[in-house]
Amino acid sequence: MSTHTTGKRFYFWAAVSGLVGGAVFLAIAELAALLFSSTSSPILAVGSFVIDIVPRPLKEFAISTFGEYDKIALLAGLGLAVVIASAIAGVLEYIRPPLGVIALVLAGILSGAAILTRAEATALAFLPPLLGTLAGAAILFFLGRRLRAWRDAHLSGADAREDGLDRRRFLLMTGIAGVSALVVGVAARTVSAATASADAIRRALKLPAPKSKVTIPSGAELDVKGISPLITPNADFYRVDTALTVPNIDPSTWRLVIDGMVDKRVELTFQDLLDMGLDEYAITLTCVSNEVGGNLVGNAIWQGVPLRDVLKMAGPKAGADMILSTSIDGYTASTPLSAGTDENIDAILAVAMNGEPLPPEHGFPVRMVIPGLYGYVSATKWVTELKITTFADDQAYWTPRGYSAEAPIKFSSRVDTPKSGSPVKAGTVPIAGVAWAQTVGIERVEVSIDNGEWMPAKLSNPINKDTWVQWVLEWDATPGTHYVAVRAINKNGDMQVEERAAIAPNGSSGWQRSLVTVS
Ligand SMILES: Nc1nc2c(c(=O)[nH]1)N[C@H]1C(S)=C(S)[C@@H](COP(=O)(O)O)O[C@H]1N2
Ligand SMILES: [Mo]
Repeated sequence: MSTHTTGKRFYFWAAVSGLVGGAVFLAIAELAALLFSSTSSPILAVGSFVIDIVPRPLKEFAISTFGEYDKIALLAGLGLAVVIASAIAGVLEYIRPPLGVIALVLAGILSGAAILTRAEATALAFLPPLLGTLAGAAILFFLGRRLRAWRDAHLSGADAREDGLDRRRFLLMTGIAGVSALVVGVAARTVSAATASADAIRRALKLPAPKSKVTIPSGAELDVKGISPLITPNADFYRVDTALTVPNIDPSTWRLVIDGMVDKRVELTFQDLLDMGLDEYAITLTCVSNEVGGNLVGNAIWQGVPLRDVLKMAGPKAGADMILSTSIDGYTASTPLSAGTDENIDAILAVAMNGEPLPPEHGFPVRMVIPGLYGYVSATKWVTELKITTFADDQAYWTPRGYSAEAPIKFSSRVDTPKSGSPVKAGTVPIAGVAWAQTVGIERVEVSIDNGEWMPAKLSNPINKDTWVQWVLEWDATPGTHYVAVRAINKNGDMQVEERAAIAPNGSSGWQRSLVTVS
Protein backbone atom coordinates (compact mmCIF):
# COMPACT_ATOMS: atom_id res chain seq x y z
CA MET A 1 0.00 0.00 0.00
CA SER A 2 1.33 3.45 -0.82
CA THR A 3 1.56 6.10 1.90
CA HIS A 4 -0.89 8.13 -0.12
CA THR A 5 -3.81 5.75 0.22
CA THR A 6 -3.03 4.92 3.86
CA GLY A 7 -3.03 8.69 4.55
CA LYS A 8 -6.73 8.69 3.65
CA ARG A 9 -7.25 5.91 6.12
CA PHE A 10 -5.86 8.14 8.90
CA TYR A 11 -8.26 10.92 7.96
CA PHE A 12 -11.09 8.45 8.29
CA TRP A 13 -9.96 7.46 11.78
CA ALA A 14 -9.42 11.11 12.68
CA ALA A 15 -13.08 11.75 11.85
CA VAL A 16 -14.07 8.71 13.93
CA SER A 17 -12.05 9.99 16.90
CA GLY A 18 -13.90 13.29 16.56
CA LEU A 19 -17.25 11.46 16.63
CA VAL A 20 -16.17 9.57 19.74
CA GLY A 21 -15.08 12.84 21.41
CA GLY A 22 -18.46 14.37 20.58
CA ALA A 23 -20.31 11.30 21.83
CA VAL A 24 -18.39 11.35 25.12
CA PHE A 25 -19.19 15.06 25.49
CA LEU A 26 -22.93 14.45 25.04
CA ALA A 27 -23.01 11.28 27.16
CA ILE A 28 -21.26 12.83 30.15
CA ALA A 29 -23.41 15.95 29.84
CA GLU A 30 -26.57 13.81 29.77
CA LEU A 31 -25.42 11.84 32.80
CA ALA A 32 -24.59 15.05 34.71
CA ALA A 33 -27.93 16.54 33.64
CA LEU A 34 -29.72 13.51 35.05
CA LEU A 35 -27.82 13.81 38.34
CA PHE A 36 -27.63 17.57 38.87
CA SER A 37 -29.96 19.52 36.65
CA SER A 38 -32.57 18.01 34.38
CA THR A 39 -32.88 21.25 32.44
CA SER A 40 -29.36 21.17 31.09
CA SER A 41 -29.21 18.46 28.47
CA PRO A 42 -27.02 20.14 25.80
CA ILE A 43 -28.84 18.72 22.76
CA LEU A 44 -32.25 19.74 24.10
CA ALA A 45 -31.04 23.16 25.27
CA VAL A 46 -29.49 23.90 21.90
CA GLY A 47 -32.66 22.61 20.25
CA SER A 48 -34.81 24.92 22.37
CA PHE A 49 -32.39 27.74 21.62
CA VAL A 50 -32.76 27.09 17.90
CA ILE A 51 -36.55 27.02 18.23
CA ASP A 52 -36.40 30.38 20.00
CA ILE A 53 -34.13 32.13 17.50
CA VAL A 54 -35.50 30.67 14.28
CA PRO A 55 -37.50 33.39 12.47
CA ARG A 56 -41.24 32.84 12.41
CA PRO A 57 -41.56 32.14 8.64
CA LEU A 58 -38.97 29.37 8.95
CA LYS A 59 -40.79 27.96 11.95
CA GLU A 60 -44.05 27.96 10.01
CA PHE A 61 -42.30 26.30 7.10
CA ALA A 62 -41.00 23.60 9.44
CA ILE A 63 -44.43 23.02 10.90
CA SER A 64 -46.13 22.90 7.50
CA THR A 65 -43.46 20.58 6.08
CA PHE A 66 -42.91 18.22 9.00
CA GLY A 67 -46.23 18.69 10.81
CA GLU A 68 -46.19 17.11 14.24
CA TYR A 69 -42.76 15.74 13.41
CA ASP A 70 -41.22 19.22 13.36
CA LYS A 71 -39.42 18.67 16.67
CA ILE A 72 -38.09 15.33 15.51
CA ALA A 73 -36.91 16.94 12.26
CA LEU A 74 -35.17 19.64 14.28
CA LEU A 75 -33.45 17.11 16.52
CA ALA A 76 -32.45 15.00 13.51
CA GLY A 77 -31.00 18.11 11.86
CA LEU A 78 -29.15 19.01 15.03
CA GLY A 79 -27.85 15.46 15.33
CA LEU A 80 -26.53 15.59 11.78
CA ALA A 81 -24.85 18.94 12.52
CA VAL A 82 -23.24 17.47 15.63
CA VAL A 83 -21.97 14.47 13.63
CA ILE A 84 -20.43 16.66 10.94
CA ALA A 85 -18.93 19.16 13.40
CA SER A 86 -17.48 16.35 15.54
CA ALA A 87 -15.90 14.69 12.51
CA ILE A 88 -14.36 18.00 11.46
CA ALA A 89 -13.04 18.55 15.01
CA GLY A 90 -11.44 15.09 14.85
CA VAL A 91 -9.73 15.85 11.57
CA LEU A 92 -8.57 19.25 12.85
CA GLU A 93 -7.12 17.65 15.96
CA TYR A 94 -5.28 15.18 13.72
CA ILE A 95 -3.73 17.68 11.31
CA ARG A 96 -3.40 20.74 13.56
CA PRO A 97 -3.51 19.87 17.29
CA PRO A 98 -4.95 21.36 19.43
CA LEU A 99 -7.40 22.93 16.97
CA GLY A 100 -9.88 20.06 17.34
CA VAL A 101 -9.87 20.33 21.13
CA ILE A 102 -10.32 24.09 20.84
CA ALA A 103 -13.28 23.57 18.50
CA LEU A 104 -14.87 21.14 20.96
CA VAL A 105 -14.35 23.53 23.87
CA LEU A 106 -15.96 26.31 21.82
CA ALA A 107 -18.94 24.06 21.11
CA GLY A 108 -19.10 23.32 24.84
CA ILE A 109 -19.12 27.01 25.69
CA LEU A 110 -21.87 27.67 23.12
CA SER A 111 -24.06 24.86 24.44
CA GLY A 112 -23.36 26.10 27.99
CA ALA A 113 -24.57 29.55 26.97
CA ALA A 114 -27.70 28.03 25.43
CA ILE A 115 -28.35 26.15 28.69
CA LEU A 116 -27.64 28.98 31.11
CA THR A 117 -29.79 31.50 29.27
CA ARG A 118 -32.86 29.30 29.41
CA ALA A 119 -35.55 30.48 31.78
CA GLU A 120 -35.73 27.17 33.62
CA ALA A 121 -31.94 26.92 34.20
CA THR A 122 -31.12 25.78 37.74
CA ALA A 123 -28.14 26.75 39.92
CA LEU A 124 -26.17 23.67 38.86
CA ALA A 125 -27.03 24.00 35.17
CA PHE A 126 -23.43 24.87 34.28
CA LEU A 127 -22.21 21.43 35.42
CA PRO A 128 -23.41 19.23 32.53
CA PRO A 129 -21.84 21.29 29.70
CA LEU A 130 -18.69 21.81 31.78
CA LEU A 131 -18.18 18.13 32.68
CA GLY A 132 -19.18 17.08 29.17
CA THR A 133 -16.69 19.45 27.59
CA LEU A 134 -13.88 18.34 29.88
CA ALA A 135 -14.50 14.65 29.18
CA GLY A 136 -14.99 15.13 25.43
CA ALA A 137 -11.89 17.33 25.10
CA ALA A 138 -9.76 14.86 27.08
CA ILE A 139 -10.86 11.95 24.90
CA LEU A 140 -10.29 13.88 21.69
CA PHE A 141 -6.85 14.95 22.91
CA PHE A 142 -5.73 11.41 23.77
CA LEU A 143 -7.26 9.83 20.66
CA GLY A 144 -5.55 12.47 18.48
CA ARG A 145 -2.23 11.74 20.11
CA ARG A 146 -2.65 7.99 19.70
CA LEU A 147 -3.67 8.39 16.08
CA ARG A 148 -0.62 10.50 15.26
CA ALA A 149 1.62 8.00 17.03
CA TRP A 150 0.18 5.26 14.85
CA ARG A 151 0.63 7.37 11.70
CA ASP A 152 4.23 8.24 12.62
CA ALA A 153 5.07 4.62 13.31
CA HIS A 154 3.46 3.71 10.00
CA LEU A 155 5.09 6.42 7.85
CA SER A 156 8.55 6.13 9.42
CA GLY A 157 8.57 2.65 8.02
CA ALA A 158 8.89 1.17 11.47
CA ASP A 159 8.55 -2.55 11.52
CA ALA A 160 5.11 -4.00 11.02
CA ARG A 161 4.93 -5.15 14.64
CA GLU A 162 5.37 -1.59 15.96
CA ASP A 163 2.83 -0.31 13.47
CA GLY A 164 0.30 -2.96 14.46
CA LEU A 165 0.78 -2.22 18.16
CA ASP A 166 0.05 1.50 17.68
CA ARG A 167 -2.96 0.69 15.55
CA ARG A 168 -4.39 -1.67 18.13
CA ARG A 169 -3.86 0.89 20.93
CA PHE A 170 -5.75 3.54 18.98
CA LEU A 171 -8.59 1.24 17.94
CA LEU A 172 -8.98 -0.17 21.43
CA MET A 173 -9.18 3.28 23.04
CA THR A 174 -11.58 4.49 20.37
CA GLY A 175 -13.78 1.43 20.72
CA ILE A 176 -13.97 1.52 24.52
CA ALA A 177 -14.68 5.27 24.62
CA GLY A 178 -17.24 5.04 21.82
CA VAL A 179 -19.18 2.11 23.24
CA SER A 180 -19.14 3.54 26.78
CA ALA A 181 -20.41 6.90 25.51
CA LEU A 182 -23.21 5.18 23.61
CA VAL A 183 -24.34 3.08 26.57
CA VAL A 184 -24.12 5.89 29.16
CA GLY A 185 -25.66 8.50 26.87
CA VAL A 186 -28.61 6.42 25.73
CA ALA A 187 -29.33 5.19 29.26
CA ALA A 188 -29.15 8.69 30.79
CA ARG A 189 -31.33 10.22 28.07
CA THR A 190 -33.91 7.43 28.35
CA VAL A 191 -34.21 7.83 32.12
CA SER A 192 -34.42 11.63 31.79
CA ALA A 193 -37.11 11.37 29.14
CA ALA A 194 -39.18 8.94 31.21
CA THR A 195 -38.92 11.20 34.26
CA ALA A 196 -39.82 14.28 32.30
CA SER A 197 -42.88 12.72 30.69
CA ALA A 198 -44.22 11.34 34.00
CA ASP A 199 -43.66 14.77 35.51
CA ALA A 200 -45.54 16.46 32.69
CA ILE A 201 -48.46 14.05 33.07
CA ARG A 202 -48.59 14.77 36.79
CA ARG A 203 -48.52 18.53 36.30
CA ALA A 204 -51.30 18.36 33.71
CA LEU A 205 -53.49 16.18 35.96
CA LYS A 206 -56.67 17.83 37.23
CA LEU A 207 -58.23 16.05 40.18
CA PRO A 208 -61.97 16.44 40.82
CA ALA A 209 -62.86 18.70 43.74
CA PRO A 210 -63.24 16.67 46.97
CA LYS A 211 -66.74 15.96 48.32
CA SER A 212 -65.64 17.06 51.77
CA LYS A 213 -62.97 19.43 53.01
CA VAL A 214 -61.02 19.48 56.27
CA THR A 215 -61.98 22.45 58.41
CA ILE A 216 -59.10 23.98 60.28
CA PRO A 217 -60.57 25.21 63.58
CA SER A 218 -59.65 28.63 64.86
CA GLY A 219 -56.64 28.57 67.15
CA ALA A 220 -55.25 25.52 65.32
CA GLU A 221 -51.98 27.28 64.62
CA LEU A 222 -49.90 29.02 67.28
CA ASP A 223 -47.96 32.12 66.40
CA VAL A 224 -44.52 31.14 67.70
CA LYS A 225 -41.29 31.72 65.86
CA GLY A 226 -39.46 28.46 65.15
CA ILE A 227 -42.42 26.11 65.75
CA SER A 228 -43.27 23.51 63.04
CA PRO A 229 -46.07 24.81 60.82
CA LEU A 230 -49.38 23.04 61.47
CA ILE A 231 -49.39 21.69 57.89
CA THR A 232 -46.00 20.56 56.60
CA PRO A 233 -45.40 21.93 53.10
CA ASN A 234 -44.77 19.15 50.55
CA ALA A 235 -41.28 20.44 49.84
CA ASP A 236 -40.35 20.12 53.53
CA PHE A 237 -42.13 16.82 54.17
CA TYR A 238 -39.70 14.10 55.26
CA ARG A 239 -39.09 11.34 52.76
CA VAL A 240 -38.22 7.76 53.64
CA ASP A 241 -38.17 4.86 51.20
CA THR A 242 -35.98 2.19 49.66
CA ALA A 243 -36.39 3.54 46.11
CA LEU A 244 -33.06 4.42 44.50
CA THR A 245 -34.87 6.30 41.75
CA VAL A 246 -38.40 7.57 42.17
CA PRO A 247 -40.81 5.33 40.21
CA ASN A 248 -42.46 7.05 37.23
CA ILE A 249 -46.02 5.91 36.88
CA ASP A 250 -48.53 7.02 34.26
CA PRO A 251 -51.87 7.14 36.11
CA SER A 252 -53.67 6.02 32.95
CA THR A 253 -51.85 2.67 33.02
CA TRP A 254 -51.73 2.35 36.83
CA ARG A 255 -53.82 -0.47 38.33
CA LEU A 256 -54.57 -1.52 41.88
CA VAL A 257 -55.20 -5.23 42.33
CA ILE A 258 -56.93 -6.54 45.45
CA ASP A 259 -56.44 -10.27 45.64
CA GLY A 260 -55.44 -13.12 47.95
CA MET A 261 -58.04 -14.27 50.49
CA VAL A 262 -60.96 -12.46 48.87
CA ASP A 263 -64.35 -13.45 47.48
CA LYS A 264 -63.54 -11.71 44.23
CA ARG A 265 -60.30 -10.38 42.77
CA VAL A 266 -60.75 -6.68 42.04
CA GLU A 267 -58.75 -4.48 39.71
CA LEU A 268 -59.18 -0.70 39.89
CA THR A 269 -57.99 2.08 37.62
CA PHE A 270 -57.04 5.57 38.74
CA GLN A 271 -60.31 6.82 37.26
CA ASP A 272 -62.23 4.19 39.28
CA LEU A 273 -60.80 5.72 42.46
CA LEU A 274 -61.65 9.26 41.37
CA ASP A 275 -65.17 8.12 40.46
CA MET A 276 -65.69 6.98 44.06
CA GLY A 277 -65.41 10.66 45.02
CA LEU A 278 -62.57 12.10 47.05
CA ASP A 279 -62.67 13.20 50.67
CA GLU A 280 -60.14 15.26 52.55
CA TYR A 281 -58.32 13.95 55.60
CA ALA A 282 -55.74 15.56 57.88
CA ILE A 283 -53.33 12.87 59.07
CA THR A 284 -49.89 13.07 60.67
CA LEU A 285 -47.45 10.52 59.28
CA THR A 286 -44.61 9.17 61.44
CA CYS A 287 -41.60 7.04 60.59
CA VAL A 288 -40.50 4.22 62.87
CA SER A 289 -36.97 5.58 62.42
CA ASN A 290 -37.88 8.86 64.09
CA GLU A 291 -35.62 9.32 67.11
CA VAL A 292 -36.86 11.20 70.16
CA GLY A 293 -36.80 14.84 69.02
CA GLY A 294 -36.35 13.79 65.39
CA ASN A 295 -37.97 15.18 62.27
CA LEU A 296 -39.26 12.06 60.48
CA VAL A 297 -42.82 13.14 61.15
CA GLY A 298 -45.04 15.45 59.12
CA ASN A 299 -48.64 16.57 58.90
CA ALA A 300 -50.49 16.87 55.61
CA ILE A 301 -53.99 17.22 54.23
CA TRP A 302 -54.62 14.24 52.00
CA GLN A 303 -57.35 13.58 49.49
CA GLY A 304 -58.39 10.03 48.86
CA VAL A 305 -60.93 7.28 49.27
CA PRO A 306 -61.57 5.04 52.29
CA LEU A 307 -59.52 1.85 52.14
CA ARG A 308 -62.44 -0.05 53.69
CA ASP A 309 -64.68 0.78 50.71
CA VAL A 310 -62.10 -0.65 48.32
CA LEU A 311 -61.60 -3.76 50.47
CA LYS A 312 -65.36 -4.29 50.61
CA MET A 313 -65.47 -4.61 46.80
CA ALA A 314 -63.19 -7.65 47.04
CA GLY A 315 -64.72 -9.10 50.22
CA PRO A 316 -61.93 -10.35 52.54
CA LYS A 317 -62.47 -13.95 53.61
CA ALA A 318 -62.78 -15.07 57.22
CA GLY A 319 -59.41 -16.00 58.70
CA ALA A 320 -57.48 -13.26 56.92
CA ASP A 321 -55.75 -10.81 59.27
CA MET A 322 -53.25 -8.91 57.12
CA ILE A 323 -53.10 -6.60 54.13
CA LEU A 324 -49.81 -7.07 52.31
CA SER A 325 -49.50 -3.94 50.20
CA THR A 326 -46.98 -3.91 47.37
CA SER A 327 -45.38 -0.96 45.64
CA ILE A 328 -44.52 -0.90 41.95
CA ASP A 329 -40.85 -1.27 42.94
CA GLY A 330 -41.50 -4.42 44.96
CA TYR A 331 -41.51 -2.84 48.42
CA THR A 332 -44.08 -4.42 50.75
CA ALA A 333 -45.80 -3.48 54.01
CA SER A 334 -47.86 -5.58 56.42
CA THR A 335 -50.95 -3.89 57.84
CA PRO A 336 -53.49 -5.49 60.19
CA LEU A 337 -56.61 -6.08 58.11
CA SER A 338 -58.63 -4.59 60.99
CA ALA A 339 -56.92 -1.21 60.52
CA GLY A 340 -58.14 -1.21 56.94
CA THR A 341 -61.73 -2.22 57.71
CA ASP A 342 -62.42 -0.41 61.02
CA GLU A 343 -65.18 2.21 60.57
CA ASN A 344 -63.45 4.39 63.14
CA ILE A 345 -60.05 4.56 61.48
CA ASP A 346 -59.56 6.86 58.49
CA ALA A 347 -57.36 4.47 56.49
CA ILE A 348 -57.21 5.84 52.96
CA LEU A 349 -55.82 5.42 49.50
CA ALA A 350 -54.53 8.92 48.90
CA VAL A 351 -54.13 10.65 45.54
CA ALA A 352 -53.42 14.22 46.69
CA MET A 353 -51.24 15.85 49.30
CA ASN A 354 -51.80 19.43 50.43
CA GLY A 355 -53.95 20.31 47.45
CA GLU A 356 -51.91 18.82 44.63
CA PRO A 357 -51.52 15.35 43.12
CA LEU A 358 -49.08 13.35 45.27
CA PRO A 359 -45.53 14.52 44.57
CA PRO A 360 -43.61 11.75 42.73
CA GLU A 361 -41.39 11.09 45.77
CA HIS A 362 -44.46 10.82 48.02
CA GLY A 363 -46.10 8.06 45.99
CA PHE A 364 -47.69 9.42 42.79
CA PRO A 365 -50.25 8.43 41.70
CA VAL A 366 -51.62 6.51 44.72
CA ARG A 367 -50.36 5.69 48.21
CA MET A 368 -51.81 4.41 51.45
CA VAL A 369 -52.11 6.55 54.58
CA ILE A 370 -53.35 5.06 57.87
CA PRO A 371 -53.49 7.06 61.08
CA GLY A 372 -51.82 5.44 64.07
CA LEU A 373 -49.45 3.03 62.32
CA TYR A 374 -45.84 3.78 61.46
CA GLY A 375 -45.24 4.47 57.77
CA TYR A 376 -43.40 1.21 57.10
CA VAL A 377 -46.49 -0.84 58.01
CA SER A 378 -49.14 1.42 56.53
CA ALA A 379 -48.10 4.13 54.09
CA THR A 380 -47.03 2.23 50.96
CA LYS A 381 -46.24 4.66 48.15
CA TRP A 382 -46.71 3.85 44.45
CA VAL A 383 -49.03 1.08 45.69
CA THR A 384 -50.18 -1.45 43.07
CA GLU A 385 -51.44 -4.47 45.01
CA LEU A 386 -53.29 -5.25 48.20
CA LYS A 387 -53.03 -8.94 48.99
CA ILE A 388 -55.40 -10.10 51.71
CA THR A 389 -53.50 -12.70 53.68
CA THR A 390 -52.33 -13.64 57.18
CA PHE A 391 -49.37 -12.67 59.35
CA ALA A 392 -48.65 -16.41 59.59
CA ASP A 393 -48.30 -16.78 55.82
CA ASP A 394 -46.66 -13.56 54.64
CA GLN A 395 -43.87 -11.19 55.61
CA ALA A 396 -43.29 -7.61 54.50
CA TYR A 397 -40.01 -5.95 53.47
CA TRP A 398 -38.85 -4.83 56.93
CA THR A 399 -39.98 -7.88 58.92
CA PRO A 400 -36.93 -10.09 58.26
CA ARG A 401 -34.76 -6.95 58.64
CA GLY A 402 -35.28 -6.46 62.35
CA TYR A 403 -38.58 -4.57 62.56
CA SER A 404 -41.88 -5.77 63.99
CA ALA A 405 -44.58 -7.04 61.65
CA GLU A 406 -47.07 -4.81 63.48
CA ALA A 407 -46.17 -1.35 64.71
CA PRO A 408 -48.64 1.18 66.16
CA ILE A 409 -47.16 4.67 66.56
CA LYS A 410 -45.84 5.42 70.06
CA PHE A 411 -47.29 8.83 70.93
CA SER A 412 -44.68 11.46 71.46
CA SER A 413 -43.80 15.12 71.86
CA ARG A 414 -41.03 17.23 70.35
CA VAL A 415 -39.36 20.55 71.12
CA ASP A 416 -38.95 22.74 68.02
CA THR A 417 -37.67 25.85 69.77
CA PRO A 418 -35.32 26.75 71.38
CA LYS A 419 -32.98 24.34 69.63
CA SER A 420 -30.30 22.60 71.65
CA GLY A 421 -27.07 24.40 70.92
CA SER A 422 -28.56 27.73 69.84
CA PRO A 423 -28.36 30.10 72.82
CA VAL A 424 -31.25 32.45 73.69
CA LYS A 425 -31.43 35.81 75.45
CA ALA A 426 -32.72 36.05 79.02
CA GLY A 427 -36.34 37.15 79.37
CA THR A 428 -39.57 35.56 78.18
CA VAL A 429 -38.66 32.70 75.86
CA PRO A 430 -41.31 30.45 74.30
CA ILE A 431 -40.53 26.76 74.57
CA ALA A 432 -42.65 25.22 71.84
CA GLY A 433 -43.11 22.23 69.60
CA VAL A 434 -45.54 19.56 68.48
CA ALA A 435 -47.05 16.42 69.98
CA TRP A 436 -48.92 13.56 68.32
CA ALA A 437 -51.05 10.58 69.37
CA GLN A 438 -52.75 9.52 66.14
CA THR A 439 -56.25 7.95 66.56
CA VAL A 440 -56.35 9.00 70.24
CA GLY A 441 -55.38 12.65 70.48
CA ILE A 442 -53.18 14.66 72.83
CA GLU A 443 -54.73 15.73 76.15
CA ARG A 444 -51.80 17.62 77.69
CA VAL A 445 -48.15 18.50 77.15
CA GLU A 446 -45.97 19.26 80.15
CA VAL A 447 -42.60 20.93 80.45
CA SER A 448 -40.13 20.77 83.30
CA ILE A 449 -37.17 23.13 83.69
CA ASP A 450 -34.10 22.00 85.65
CA ASN A 451 -36.02 19.03 87.06
CA GLY A 452 -38.62 21.35 88.55
CA GLU A 453 -42.36 20.74 88.68
CA TRP A 454 -44.16 19.81 85.47
CA MET A 455 -45.97 22.80 83.99
CA PRO A 456 -48.81 22.42 81.48
CA ALA A 457 -48.10 23.96 78.07
CA LYS A 458 -50.75 25.78 76.08
CA LEU A 459 -52.07 23.57 73.24
CA SER A 460 -53.27 24.61 69.81
CA ASN A 461 -56.83 23.67 68.89
CA PRO A 462 -56.39 20.21 67.29
CA ILE A 463 -57.72 19.61 63.76
CA ASN A 464 -58.64 16.07 64.82
CA LYS A 465 -57.23 13.18 66.82
CA ASP A 466 -55.09 12.00 63.89
CA THR A 467 -52.98 15.15 63.60
CA TRP A 468 -50.32 16.62 65.79
CA VAL A 469 -51.01 19.61 68.00
CA GLN A 470 -48.69 22.52 68.62
CA TRP A 471 -47.80 23.46 72.19
CA VAL A 472 -46.04 26.41 73.81
CA LEU A 473 -44.86 27.36 77.27
CA GLU A 474 -43.76 30.93 77.94
CA TRP A 475 -40.62 30.57 80.02
CA ASP A 476 -39.00 33.27 82.10
CA ALA A 477 -35.42 32.39 81.14
CA THR A 478 -32.59 33.41 83.46
CA PRO A 479 -28.90 33.43 82.41
CA GLY A 480 -27.12 30.09 82.63
CA THR A 481 -27.54 26.61 81.24
CA HIS A 482 -30.93 25.02 81.74
CA TYR A 483 -32.30 21.59 81.40
CA VAL A 484 -35.62 21.32 79.52
CA ALA A 485 -37.75 18.16 79.50
CA VAL A 486 -41.09 17.59 77.78
CA ARG A 487 -43.72 14.86 77.90
CA ALA A 488 -47.23 14.34 76.62
CA ILE A 489 -50.37 12.73 78.02
CA ASN A 490 -52.88 11.31 75.53
CA LYS A 491 -56.65 11.49 75.63
CA ASN A 492 -56.84 8.02 77.21
CA GLY A 493 -54.92 9.46 80.15
CA ASP A 494 -51.74 7.53 79.37
CA MET A 495 -48.36 9.12 80.06
CA GLN A 496 -45.73 9.21 77.28
CA VAL A 497 -43.23 6.43 78.00
CA GLU A 498 -40.20 7.80 79.85
CA GLU A 499 -37.76 4.93 79.20
CA ARG A 500 -35.62 5.34 76.13
CA ALA A 501 -36.08 2.76 73.39
CA ALA A 502 -34.14 2.44 70.14
CA ILE A 503 -36.03 2.78 66.86
CA ALA A 504 -35.75 -0.96 66.18
CA PRO A 505 -37.81 -3.09 66.38
CA ASN A 506 -40.94 -0.92 66.75
CA GLY A 507 -40.14 2.75 67.31
CA SER A 508 -38.30 4.99 69.74
CA SER A 509 -39.61 6.11 73.10
CA GLY A 510 -38.46 8.49 75.82
CA TRP A 511 -38.99 12.06 76.96
CA GLN A 512 -37.02 14.64 75.03
CA ARG A 513 -34.50 16.39 77.29
CA SER A 514 -32.34 19.21 76.04
CA LEU A 515 -29.87 21.78 77.35
CA VAL A 516 -30.58 25.43 76.61
CA THR A 517 -28.00 28.15 77.13
CA VAL A 518 -29.40 31.54 78.18
CA SER A 519 -27.18 34.64 78.00
N1 LIG B 1 -42.99 2.04 48.10
C1 LIG B 1 -42.57 2.40 49.31
N2 LIG B 1 -43.45 2.97 50.17
C2 LIG B 1 -43.05 3.34 51.39
C3 LIG B 1 -41.71 3.14 51.81
C4 LIG B 1 -40.82 2.52 50.90
O1 LIG B 1 -39.64 2.30 51.19
N3 LIG B 1 -41.28 2.18 49.66
N4 LIG B 1 -41.33 3.56 53.06
C5 LIG B 1 -42.37 3.72 54.08
C6 LIG B 1 -41.89 4.44 55.24
S1 LIG B 1 -40.74 3.65 56.20
C7 LIG B 1 -42.40 5.65 55.61
S2 LIG B 1 -42.02 6.33 57.10
C8 LIG B 1 -43.30 6.41 54.72
C9 LIG B 1 -42.75 7.78 54.45
O2 LIG B 1 -43.55 8.47 53.55
P1 LIG B 1 -43.02 9.82 52.92
O3 LIG B 1 -41.71 9.53 52.28
O4 LIG B 1 -44.06 10.29 51.98
O5 LIG B 1 -42.84 10.77 54.08
O6 LIG B 1 -43.47 5.76 53.48
C10 LIG B 1 -43.63 4.36 53.55
N5 LIG B 1 -43.96 3.91 52.23
MO1 LIG C 1 -40.56 4.77 58.08
